[in-house]
Amino acid sequence: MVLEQSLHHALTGQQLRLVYQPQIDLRTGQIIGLEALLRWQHPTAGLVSPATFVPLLEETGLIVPVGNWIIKTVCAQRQDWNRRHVLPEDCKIAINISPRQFVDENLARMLRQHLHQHQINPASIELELTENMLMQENEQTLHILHQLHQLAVSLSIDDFGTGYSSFSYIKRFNLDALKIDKSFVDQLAESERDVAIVASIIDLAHNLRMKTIAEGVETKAQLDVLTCLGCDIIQGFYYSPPCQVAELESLISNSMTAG
Ligand code: G
Ligand code: G
Ligand code: MN
Ligand code: NA
Repeated sequence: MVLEQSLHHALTGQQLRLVYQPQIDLRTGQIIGLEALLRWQHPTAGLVSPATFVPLLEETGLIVPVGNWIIKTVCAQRQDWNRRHVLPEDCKIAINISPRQFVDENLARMLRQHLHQHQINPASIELELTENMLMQENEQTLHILHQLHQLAVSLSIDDFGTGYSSFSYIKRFNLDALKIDKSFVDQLAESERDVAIVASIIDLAHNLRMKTIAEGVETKAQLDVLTCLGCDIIQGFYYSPPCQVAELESLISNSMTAG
C-alpha cells in the first residue's frame, strides 16, 4: 500500500516532527503545559494530519516505534529546554498515547529509560490516555496503570466525555486531569446544556482532586464561561495553535516579558 510504504520512508527519512501547543493556567495566565502533537512533513503531499495516518500506524503496529520516537524526542527537547531555562520547572509536556502503544509491554520500560537518560522529572511528563483504554478493567489494564504510577508520570484523560465515560475507572485509577473535549467547548457561549455538562465535569474533577483542561478554546466568550465555571487550564487557538520549537520559544519569552 502506497501510504504505508511512504510511512516507512517518513520514519527513516526524518519527515516526522513534533509541534507543541501551549496550555494556559487560568489563575495565573502563564503557560503551565504543552501538548506534543505529531506532524508528517511529506515531500510532495505537504503537511499530513495525524488524523489520517495515526490510524494506519495503529493498524500496522508502526505506532510502537513511532511512539518511542515521540517519547524520546519529547524527553530530549525537555532536557534542552531545562538546560537553557526556557520552560518553567512546573510546566508539563503532554504526550498522546494510542491504544496499541498503551498495551505494548515495553511502554513503561522504554519511558523509564528515556526519562532517566535525559534526566527528566517524571511528573513533568503527562500521558494522555483515552476512556476506551481504561474501560476494560482487566488484569492487563491494571498492571499497565500500576507500572505508570510507579514511574510517577502524570496521567490525563483526553477527549473526556466522548467515549465510554465511566465512574468505575475514575473511582479505581488515580488520574491527574480530565481534558474536556472540544465538542463541549464549541457552543459553550450559546448553549445552557453545554454549560451544565462542562460545569458537571469540572465539579467531578475537583471533587476527586483532578484538574480540568478545556480543549479547542477559540473565543473570548468561551474563555469567560470557562473562567466562571472554575476550569483550571485552557488550550486552543484563542491562545495559540500548535507551534514549531522556534516559534514556541519566542512565544514563551514574549509571554514572560509581558507577564
Ligand atoms: O494535531 P491534530 O489536531 O491534527 O491531531 C489530530 C489527531 O491526531 C488527534 O486525535 C490527536 O490526538 C492525534 N495525535 C496527534 N499527535 C499524536 C501523537 O503524537 N500520538 C498519537 N497517538 N496521536 C496523536
Ligand atoms: O485528540 P486530541 O485532543 O489530542 O487532538 C488535539 C487536536 O486539536 C490537535 O490536532 C490540535 O491541532 C487541535 N486543536 C487544538 N486547539 C484547537 C482549536 O482551538 N480549534 C481547533 N479546531 N482545533 C484545535
Ligand atoms: Mn490530546
Ligand atoms: Na482531545
